[in-house]
This record gives sequence, C-alpha cells and structure tokens, in this order.
Amino acid sequence: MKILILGADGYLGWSMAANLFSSSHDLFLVDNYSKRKHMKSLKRYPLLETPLVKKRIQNIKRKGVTKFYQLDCSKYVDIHKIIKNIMPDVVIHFAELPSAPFSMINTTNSWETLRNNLQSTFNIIHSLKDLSPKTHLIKLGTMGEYGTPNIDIEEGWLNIKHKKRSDRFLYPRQGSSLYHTSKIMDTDLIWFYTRMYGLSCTDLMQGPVYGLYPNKKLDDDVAPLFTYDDIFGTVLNRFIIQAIMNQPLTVYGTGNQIRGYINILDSIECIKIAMKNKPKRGELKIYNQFTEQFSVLELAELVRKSLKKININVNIKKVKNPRVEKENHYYNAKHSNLKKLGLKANKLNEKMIIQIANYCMKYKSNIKINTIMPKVKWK
Ligand code: USQ
Repeated sequence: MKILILGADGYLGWSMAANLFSSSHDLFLVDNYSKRKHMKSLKRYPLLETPLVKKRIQNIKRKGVTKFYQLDCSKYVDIHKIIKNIMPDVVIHFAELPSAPFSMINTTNSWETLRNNLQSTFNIIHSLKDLSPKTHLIKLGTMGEYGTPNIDIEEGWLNIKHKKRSDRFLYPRQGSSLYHTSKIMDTDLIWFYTRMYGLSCTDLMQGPVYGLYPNKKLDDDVAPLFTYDDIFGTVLNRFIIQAIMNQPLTVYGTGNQIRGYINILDSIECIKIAMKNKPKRGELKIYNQFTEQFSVLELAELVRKSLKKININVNIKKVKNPRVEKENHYYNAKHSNLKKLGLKANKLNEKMIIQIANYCMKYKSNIKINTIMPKVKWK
C-alpha cells in the first residue's frame, strides 16, 4: 500500500512510521515541524532533541519507498498537490496541535489550535473527495471529545428514542478545552464528507497515551518526541519524569478525574487494526482507543509503588487544578471494538513504569525542572 503519514515528526506519527519501516509499504511522511517550533517559542523541550525526520530516514534501508516532505497541511495547495502526486491508499492524519493547555494560553494560541486543526482536516478531506475518494482516511481523535457525561460513553454513536421514533447520532460531545473542541469539530467535518461524498473514514477516539515506542535499541535516532512539560506532556509521562527528578507528582485537584489510558505500543497497533478494517464507502467507523481506566490518583499511586522498587521515593502532591474539569464524576466508556478486531492490550504495570523510568533516567541531565509545574490556567 501507499501510506501517507501526516504529522510524522510527532510522538505518535514518528512511532507509527518507525513501526511501518519493517513492512514493504511505500511510506510518504509529512511534517512542518510546527510542534518543535511552538515548543521552542514556549521554552519547552523534549526529553531528547531528536534529529529532523529527513535526517532520521537517510540511512534507513527498506523494501518500500520512504520519502519525507516538509509541508504544512493547513496550506490547501500543498496538501492537494501531495495527494494528487501520491494517490495514497491510506492517509493517517496526526497533523494537529495536540495540547489542551496550549489551546488555553491566550487568544493567539486558541485561534492557532482551531485554525490549524480544522484547516488541516478540511484540506485533507476536501482533497480526498476531489482526487482520491477511495482512500481510507484514518484520523486521530480523542476520548476528550465525549467529556465526562453522567451516562455510559458508547463507541462513537448513540441510538436515541424520542417520541416513539428512533435514530442513530454521533454520541453527544462536550470538550473541556479548545483543543478537545477542535477535535469535535473535526469529527463533524469528517462525518459530513463521509456521508455526503461516500468517503471511507475511521476516527479514533484516543485516551492519554504513555510510554515509548519499543525499538529494541531505543537509540537516539529512532526515539520519539517524548515530552513531559506542563503544556505538551501527558500525565503519566509527566509523573515518571517528576519522580526521577525527586519532584512531587502534581495531581490536579482531587485526582479523581478518570480517563481511559493507552500504551503507545497499543496505540500503534490500533491504527494498524484500523488500516486492515477499511470502512465501506460512505461509512465512518469510530473506535474508542484506550485499554484501561484510571483516576489520576490511582496513576500517581502506581508510579509511587513501582519506583519504590528501584529505590526512588515518590511524593504525591495535590495542586490547585489549573483546568476547568469535573473532579468527581461517573466514567464508564465502552472500548470493545478494537479488542474484537484482535487488539491484545499491554496493560500498565510496575515493570512497564520502571522500564520507562530507566529509559528517561539516561537523559536526566536534559530535563528542565522549571517546566514541570503547571503554568497555564483555564480561567
Ligand atoms: N493531570 C494531572 N496532573 C498533571 C497533568 C494532568 O492531574 O500533571 C490530569 C488532568 O487534569 C486530566 C488528566 O490528568 O484530568 C489527563 O491529562 P493529560 O494532560 O494527560 O491529558 P489531556 O490534556 O486530556 O490530553 C492528552 C493529549 C491529547 C489527547 C488526550 C486524550 O495531550 O492529545 O487527545 O490526552 S483525552 O484526555 O482522553 O482527551
């Protein structure tokens, strides 16, 4: 297959590409390095300054084609041209600003998140409609689109009975940041194009991801863009870094916020499963992409217990929640579809946390301690 990966420099995008290097698919990688640029301007740094994609793929020898294009998916002409030239079988769309705190910093960043994310999704899907409607679009959405409703969260759709009639709708959604809201709007856009023009799309509602893409060597050239700071880091990766820096784990508010989490290994596997299960023309498949539910406090306790085994004493500190989110709520999200299609989950355990911590410790001297405490407030 010809696979176009948009956002190939990111934590997930690069891990996805690295996983597919061992296949014989033709891989076309795209990124505009905007996450690196935003991180730099906000003085946030990844654990490891990984080389640019162009450099990283230079020495890779594989059966299929491997090409990199530095371009911005929010520029219509550029994305249209690349789709026209490649005519991909699959497009995997990671090319979005992925941070809730980033989207809440100020007007400029709020707009930049909305603009970038919606414009990119529009450009991609509109180009597919015009040029290559048989292509399978796989798009990374987020569990945060659903928010924390007081009813069970279904997988994408909800059957509603109203005054003796019934119909199926997208599950009601209510994001708790502008970033999450941009993903809700993405889903609406994708659903419109799918039903209107008979495209084949998969939207993956993913929970917070943790861990490292498990290249045997995990050497610097293949390591993903691992972030731990207050703006770009996800909670478990942050807790592990805080622990190895002898900083208290920053539990926001009560710590009873529950989310569905997923190991990056499983995240990549889910996308491969989605690739093998192309929707029919005019069908939008939605999967809830996480494997286990935890409260923030449970995660913190697990990190404390695990790292005690390698003689790291961890303190947990409840800090005032910088976000506006429910801290005590019902949460029961369905996630059986990917399992039915063969996903075997890598469940979070002590060994895994120790493994991530040991890897991070190699780069301890790179960690910027002043980027750990939360600085972006929702209000
Ligand atoms: N949290 C803490 N302490 C911290 C950081 C976070 O208690 O130091 C809490 C947050 O308040 C939240 C939970 O941990 O309740 C998860 O926060 P997160 O920063 O790991 O995740 P979030 O901002 O929701 O976003 C991340 C990714 C995003 C993805 C999303 C999936 O950055 O790209 O879409 O996870 S989900 O959360 O299911 O929407």
